[in-house]
Amino acid sequence: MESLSSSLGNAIKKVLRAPVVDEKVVKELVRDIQRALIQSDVNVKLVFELSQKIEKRILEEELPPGISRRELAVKVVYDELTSLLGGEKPQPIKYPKGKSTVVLLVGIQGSGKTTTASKLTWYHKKQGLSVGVVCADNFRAGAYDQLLQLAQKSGAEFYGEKGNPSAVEIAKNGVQKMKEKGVELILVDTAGRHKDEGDLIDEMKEIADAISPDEIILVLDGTIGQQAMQQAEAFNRATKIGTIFLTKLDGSARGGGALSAVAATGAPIRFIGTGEGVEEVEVFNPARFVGRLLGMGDIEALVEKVKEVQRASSMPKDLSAIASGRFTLKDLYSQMQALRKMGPFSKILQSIPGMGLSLPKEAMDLSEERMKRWMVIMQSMTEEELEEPHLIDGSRIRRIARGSGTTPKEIRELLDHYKMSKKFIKQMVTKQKRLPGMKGGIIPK
Ligand SMILES: Nc1nc2c(ncn2[C@@H]2O[C@H](COP(=O)(O)OP(=O)(O)OP(=O)(O)O)[C@@H](O)[C@H]2O)c(=O)[nH]1
Ligand SMILES: [Mg+2]
Repeated sequence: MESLSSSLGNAIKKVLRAPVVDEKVVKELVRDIQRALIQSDVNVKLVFELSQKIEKRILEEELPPGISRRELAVKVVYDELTSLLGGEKPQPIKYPKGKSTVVLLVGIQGSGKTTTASKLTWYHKKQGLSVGVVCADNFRAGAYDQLLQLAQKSGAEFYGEKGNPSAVEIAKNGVQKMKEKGVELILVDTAGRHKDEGDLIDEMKEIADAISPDEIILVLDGTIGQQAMQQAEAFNRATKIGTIFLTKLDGSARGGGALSAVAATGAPIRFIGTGEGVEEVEVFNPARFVGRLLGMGDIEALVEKVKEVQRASSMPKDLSAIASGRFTLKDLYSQMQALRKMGPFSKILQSIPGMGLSLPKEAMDLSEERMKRWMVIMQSMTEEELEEPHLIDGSRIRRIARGSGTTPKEIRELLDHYKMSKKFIKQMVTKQKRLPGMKGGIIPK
């Protein structure tokens, strides 16, 4: 079956390639996302809520100047998935100094628990904590020696008992010993395999009851995809999962299954493992992860652009391009947007001394309603058309009219208005340039 990342990636690609992004394309995007998430076993209710929100935002949010519906769509999908995974900012864990924190590591065989114990040791020692590991895996021969070796490598205290048949007892004794020594972070490594899965889950529950850990970390193999949900749910039923450590995210793995695990447990991902070495651990960054999931190459620049514009539109626009005589439909769009924020057009003009007189009559007639429709028209144009309006010929006009639900006549009116504004601005610039001391344009640099 198609992986989550490729199906989400394809949904995004479809939007990026669509000739116009209208309601139909948006609805199809939302359906594609729903299908992708449901196929990955993400909870149906959650999928529904998420996709509703995505659709509503894409269709109803006001477009920042120069941003197309297409770009907004991709940004919204990115935003919502990121916030599902914990938001834009990574949230590292800091355990307290001067007291013992007990952390239990659970997960199925080979998910990376023992390796993760040494990674967490390395990470938290760097934060200035003393760390100890307890080997509560007495099922797999070799587990003891593996952890002992890793403990030596990463500088952790070690506790284990060879020959004790009760993992619960070993865990209890180990935690006790470490506490007596004043170890600040106590990591309990457990078995990943048993006679059957039921036994394994029971043992985790017993260990958790015996040592009352402050946090239970589910160690999840980032490459498993579909099964992540079941695993996460099984462990979560037995012992409440606090956070998730996602392993093996080095190489090409994109870790789509993690979404389902997060959805199943409600537990956030805190760290990822990116290799076999003890230092190969990173604080989980939801934004970067979603970028990777969606195919960063396609969306990185785009998301950055939307962010940039959102930042810029809250600042006074740099008018130097306009001042030099270059005035595109994009500029017209942001002018209109700024005007709409200020209130009725005629009022504004009246409040600018001399302005009412110098503007052509048509500009004065620009009503609120008309401006709104023109903005809708401009939203249906491509980047190229906004930058190079002279390219807009008859066939493009027909396409834009269809895309925006307007008429070719209205589009011609908009283009006439644009030409007139451009001419007007050019005249103003030339006039200003002739004044002494104002070389370079109307706006002081
Ligand atoms: N590439 C890569 N390999 C990893 C990562 N984490 C763990 N591994 C490898 O995965 C394999 C299993 O890791 P372990 O730490 O032994 O897994 P475990 O969960 O303790 O396994 P059991 O004790 O059998 O339940 C080892 O070969 C590790 O080197 C990672 O982030 N990246
Ligand atoms: Mg192990």
